[in-house]
Amino acid sequence: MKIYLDGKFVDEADAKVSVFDHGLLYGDGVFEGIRLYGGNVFRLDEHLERLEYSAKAIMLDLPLTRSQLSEATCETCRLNGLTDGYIRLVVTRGVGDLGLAPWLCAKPSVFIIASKISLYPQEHYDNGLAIVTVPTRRINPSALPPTIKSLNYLNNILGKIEAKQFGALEAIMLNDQGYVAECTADNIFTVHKGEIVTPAASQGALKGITRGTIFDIARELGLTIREADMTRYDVWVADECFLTGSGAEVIPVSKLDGRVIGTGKPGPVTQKVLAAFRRRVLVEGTRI
Ligand code: PXG
Repeated sequence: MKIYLDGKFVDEADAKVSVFDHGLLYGDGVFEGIRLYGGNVFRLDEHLERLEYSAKAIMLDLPLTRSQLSEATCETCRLNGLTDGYIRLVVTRGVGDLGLAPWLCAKPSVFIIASKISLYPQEHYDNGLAIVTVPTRRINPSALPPTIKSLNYLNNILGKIEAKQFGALEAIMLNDQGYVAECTADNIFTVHKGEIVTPAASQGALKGITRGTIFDIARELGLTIREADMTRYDVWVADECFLTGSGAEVIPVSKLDGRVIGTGKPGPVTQKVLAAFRRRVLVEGTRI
């Protein structure tokens, strides 16, 4: 496997970063998780825009322009002979000393990995995923805005560990006010009386690229969609619930904390949205 690392394509074994890189020492950096479908990078421009916003929010100057990042991403896919896969684009603060000071880091480091993706097992797309609510709350936006896709994922990782301890693959994380924010690596949607609802980013959700695609699909299909505060009660009484993410795509939820949601099977709106999503990823995107 060839990895893009600071302007060069190197073998996996040579793709090494320093132990003094602040991405490692402090989680000081930003990243994107992007999908490649049939030789098209899905919504690459939107991912790069989000990366630029994440970098701006942490006052990190990206060393590459949008078109340079785009070209490096596509070339990494081409060099690895991929037509379908998962791309991880990471920008770290770079090598510094043992203090926090990011201004002592010489220059940001950029690396891009293009590889295969492991999705949730197919049975969950067919029958729905049983999720739980975890005790760890989503980080308060005034402490670290969850809209920044930063290398600080410990909040989500604690949620993921708790989900596993409760026997679930994914979990709802509430915000510090008790509203549903999102899941550990996915956004959440309910369908109630024909209306699709998702928490606003201000409730502690990442502005997911897949989430944005669902808004476009809803418009295309003539379905009502809106952002609203969401409680666990709203999920309990919803007709349908589904999660979205670059890794998960669109995955139906069958249960929350052991309670059956709707009929307990993927609902008609979820199925329509999932089918429209699968059509879209094949035609949309940047040709590598
Ligand atoms: N919320 C969080 C906290 C995420 O990390 C999403 C929502 C969905 O956003 P996108 O832009 O992907 O629709 C994410 C994304 C993985 C993996 O390897 C995780 C994500 C994306 C791709 C792969 O677990 N998280």
